[in-house]
Amino acid sequence: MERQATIRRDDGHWLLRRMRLIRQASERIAALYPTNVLETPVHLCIGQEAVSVGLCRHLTDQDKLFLGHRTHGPALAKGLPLPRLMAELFGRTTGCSHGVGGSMHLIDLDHGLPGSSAIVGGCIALGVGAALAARLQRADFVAVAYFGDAATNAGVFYESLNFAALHRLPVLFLCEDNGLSNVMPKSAHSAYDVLGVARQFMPALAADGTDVLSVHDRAGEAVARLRRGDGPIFLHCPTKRWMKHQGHEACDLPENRIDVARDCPIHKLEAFLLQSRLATATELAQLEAEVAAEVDAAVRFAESSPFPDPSLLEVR
Ligand SMILES: Cc1ncc(C[n+]2csc(CCOP(=O)(O)OP(=O)(O)O)c2C)c(N)n1
Ligand SMILES: [Mg+2]
Repeated sequence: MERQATIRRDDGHWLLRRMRLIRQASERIAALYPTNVLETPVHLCIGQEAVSVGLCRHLTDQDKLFLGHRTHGPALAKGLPLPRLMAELFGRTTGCSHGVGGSMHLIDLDHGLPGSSAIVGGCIALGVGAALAARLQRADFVAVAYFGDAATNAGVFYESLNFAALHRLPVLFLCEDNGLSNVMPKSAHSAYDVLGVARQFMPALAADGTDVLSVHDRAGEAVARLRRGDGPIFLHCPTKRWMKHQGHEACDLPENRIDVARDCPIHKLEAFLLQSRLATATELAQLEAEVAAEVDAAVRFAESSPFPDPSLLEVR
């Protein structure tokens, strides 16, 4: 975690644009949520953007990402088009799951999102299964199981690490550790150090999950290992969740004090790009405006799309 990361200009701009997309879309979703136009609960990841974005810079559309309930940010990071996410939240037929999946069941096969599981820990076994499929089919994609700190409490976590290690499967176990299970702090839900546990099974790396350069650096190392066929790897990314577990309110737990200057991955990357002369203040303002226009367009697309026919849900 102590390594001083650096970045190329095109990577830096990509990382910033995608984090801004997630942040600005999430802020709009938070504003829309209390107006009851969304047909789904929402689990926002404001503050956590660096983890999924730093990872996804290294993934192709063929690589498979398996998510849990906090899906919007990682799905956008992986390439799900924002209009299709927004339409899904509005319950419209143009949504990525035809408007009947909702926020916790996003599917986009074109961008390596085969499905998510709202069962905490469920996606861990799905990632291992996909990695086994890659091995059996001699396909060259890698799989990522992307889960929170509380998912490591589940038995499936240990079974999955064991199976993946035994068979040297091409799967990255990425723990997005916001230190909370709903509103329960980690000290109340975990009696172990997760890195220590993971290292019983496989190499395990750590990145600062509030710093996209740190995640980008370590995720690059992890994904390169998978592509070389060196077996599974674990990446631990401690981060901060700014919002309540579900819905639009800020998370003001005493265990979760937010200091924007210290914790905001977007501020940190912008400061770095300016300081390294990889971006100008004008470029940063322009990017923010372009993303705002994208968010407006996605909301208009969702609002003007039709609701699905109820017969879509009939069991045939
Ligand atoms: C098997 C199971 N148990 C309980 C729940 C209820 N539940 C939903 S989210 C959550 C906390 C998950 O925390 P974590 O995995 O750390 O992810 P985070 O919400 O912090 O991103 C719980 C207990 C569930 N969905 N599935
Ligand atoms: Mg958590």
